Amino acid sequence: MNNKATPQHRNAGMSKEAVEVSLGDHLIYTSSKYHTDATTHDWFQITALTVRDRLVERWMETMQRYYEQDVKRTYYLSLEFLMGRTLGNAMLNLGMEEQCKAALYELGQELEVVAEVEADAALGNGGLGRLAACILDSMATLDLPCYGYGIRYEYGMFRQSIENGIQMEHPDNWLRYGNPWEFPRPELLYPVKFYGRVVEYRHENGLLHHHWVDTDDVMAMAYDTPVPGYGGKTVNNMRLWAAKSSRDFDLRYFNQGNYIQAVADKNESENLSKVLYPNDTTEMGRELRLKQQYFFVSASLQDMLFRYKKKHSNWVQLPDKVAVQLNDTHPSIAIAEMMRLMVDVHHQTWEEAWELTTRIFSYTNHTLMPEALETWPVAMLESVLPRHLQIIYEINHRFLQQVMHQFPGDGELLQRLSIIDESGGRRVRMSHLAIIGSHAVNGVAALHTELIKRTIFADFERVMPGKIINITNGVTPRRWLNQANPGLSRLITEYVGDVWLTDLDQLKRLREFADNEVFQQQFRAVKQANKARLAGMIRKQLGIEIDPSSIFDIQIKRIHEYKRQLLNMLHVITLYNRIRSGNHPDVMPRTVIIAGKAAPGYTMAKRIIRLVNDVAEVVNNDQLIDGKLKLVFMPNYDVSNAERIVPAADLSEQISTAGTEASGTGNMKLALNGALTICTLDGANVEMGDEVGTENLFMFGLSAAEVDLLRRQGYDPLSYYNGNGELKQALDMIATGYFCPDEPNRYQEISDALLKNGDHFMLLADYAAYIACQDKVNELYRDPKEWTRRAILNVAGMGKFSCDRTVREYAERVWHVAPIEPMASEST
Ligand code: 4GP
Repeated sequence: MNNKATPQHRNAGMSKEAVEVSLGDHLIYTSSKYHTDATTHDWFQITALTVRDRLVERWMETMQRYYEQDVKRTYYLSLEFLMGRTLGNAMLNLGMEEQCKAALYELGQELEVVAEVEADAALGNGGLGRLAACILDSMATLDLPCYGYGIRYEYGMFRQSIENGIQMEHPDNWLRYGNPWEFPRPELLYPVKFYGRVVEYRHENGLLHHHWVDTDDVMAMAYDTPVPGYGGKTVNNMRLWAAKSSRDFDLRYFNQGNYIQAVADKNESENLSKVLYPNDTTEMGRELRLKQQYFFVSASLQDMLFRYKKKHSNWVQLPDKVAVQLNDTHPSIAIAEMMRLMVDVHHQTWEEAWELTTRIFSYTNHTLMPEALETWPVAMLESVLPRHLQIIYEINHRFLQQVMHQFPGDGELLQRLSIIDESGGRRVRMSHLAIIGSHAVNGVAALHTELIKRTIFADFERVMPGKIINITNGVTPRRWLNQANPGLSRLITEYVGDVWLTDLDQLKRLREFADNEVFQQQFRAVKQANKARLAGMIRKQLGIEIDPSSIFDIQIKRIHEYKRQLLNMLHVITLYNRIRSGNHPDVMPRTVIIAGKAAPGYTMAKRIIRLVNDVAEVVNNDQLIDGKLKLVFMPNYDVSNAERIVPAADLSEQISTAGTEASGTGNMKLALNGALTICTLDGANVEMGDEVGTENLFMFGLSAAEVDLLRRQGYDPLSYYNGNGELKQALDMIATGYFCPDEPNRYQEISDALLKNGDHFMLLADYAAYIACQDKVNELYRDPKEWTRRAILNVAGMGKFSCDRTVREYAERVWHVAPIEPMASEST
């Protein structure tokens, strides 16, 4: 058979005519519809498939290139990939947007309308999941061989609606119309074992062997999605696993003649990949979550080793061919699994296996929140993964022995470093496993890395100095500037060329136009158009009229106490009181927009959402303030909504308590789109200040060190409350039901959290500084030239925050991988 039929043979042309032919073909042969019957969904499918055809050729080429050259690949293991929509990004990366638009137009369709019906792939909660998506984009753009491995959740992040001010959660049935981007691989199946018991026996060579037997097995089936880089030269693979019942498992029941039970159990094992867990809750300890983690880790490792084995007859070169990045601790059971595979299945010695494992793995920490540091009850691990628990004990034992030699006599140090937390119910600390089993550990912003070294991982920093490094996050300029903000992209390109798309540092050339009046005007016009578009959306969706010339003051992110949406509300209420009093004629019109989801089990976060909505109801309907202040809660924040909101922002709120936000990436997206940032000295805000100059940011509040000191000295929120009339007034209004007269106690617990229960995130301590800083924002907004100048300088200073830079650092410092470019003849 001639297997040269693909992929060198490019059949799918890129001209408008060729695209039109493809669209017509898919209309008939894929949708089986006449032109007149096709729905918008059909048109979306047809367009997606037309683009996909072009992607597939490059994808196959890329895979073949990697295989032939036996390259080192990075495997990015992540329980979350917050991809958003694909069509726009794929067209952009292949350079075929214009052709698609024109071809659809010929067929009576508008690309914008068609693209709007694509469902977001919302397989993530927030920053960590979106970072994973940005990293895949940059890996492909930089021609770095990479596989994303995760779970194909049937239901992604819940859809949020607001009813009577309250967050309601609905299932996100994103696959309802099918997913044109994925390729099911029913032939690519791996068994994943659970439960059972371990049998030991002595081999004739004297070594002890372990067999994990009597297990319940689930099959992992692969779904592949192409991930194109900008320019379309390299198209990497994202492989997501879906749970399928194992045939063996069914058979037991079939033999007993219990057909119905067999089918019921089949469904149960398939539940494994049904739904993404929302985070920020205290529900840790759920067995299903642990099973999800092991499920995708086990399948991914089997898959990587299978690929390696095709080219190699022993394991010596494994670390030269494989790098595995653990995106937070969620996949960290991979370390024990790799040891199991090497020792139990492939009969390597413990020492050989450990050497391979630690050279392959690296781990990224994304949060300092103690409740997010995963631990599993020993008893649960023992039941679900009995062999892994044994392996973890052995890893721990050897590690602690080593530490004992290094630091003799320090029993407490051993306790603190142990993978097993013995205090209050024995639990396995997954971050300790991840650190011990990795050759590199990284934080995601300079401050964050310093803090993990000094606090949660201080003991590790002491016993393995140098292992913890910093790699500051970034965002992809393709999606977050070019795609989200075509107006600004065009303008930038007009002045400095389009190299910024792959070399974001080039934006610094905009500095010379910061004072240029013509450029300023054009820059403002773009922002104005984006704001008008968002105002239109808000009018249509929520029936709220907002003034496009007001300050668009935006806070978009997960709702969490540490992110301090409540502090924002205290400012809104203060502004409201000032305007109402009539004593502040100089307040500029402002529209405060908040969006974000609260984890379903996080009562306080949900209460904050309700408060925002209640305050909005009062403020937006108060004739006395004459529309000078509007407050909008936009429901269902997701990637696609972010793409519409971000380009319209004047002011970006990054106001977490210093020392709590690991990095933030929304801060980068908003500044890249010309928003000025009001922020604390937290996460990557600090580095943004270094890049654009702190004089071009609105920084306020306690530093991380000051927060720490104040806490240790004894923080008294009441003293701030009693000492600041405006603060007291705002808090009293919340506490006494001003915004909810029908149920005056509704926000008692919010007020108690701040005044009686210690105000853990120190809103009151930062309130005065925040208000004073907001006054400066107000002042500057009166001066459009100066505002615009600073906004331009912000855009110009964002070069560092391209995820391309981030990925280069991982490639050089952690993964040791190099770009694999296509042959000259292929890249045409
Ligand atoms: C987030 C952090 O909260 C955020 O600061 C950071 O920018 C992002 O990860 C990417 O590193 N963490 C999560 C999480 O989303 O689930 O822990």
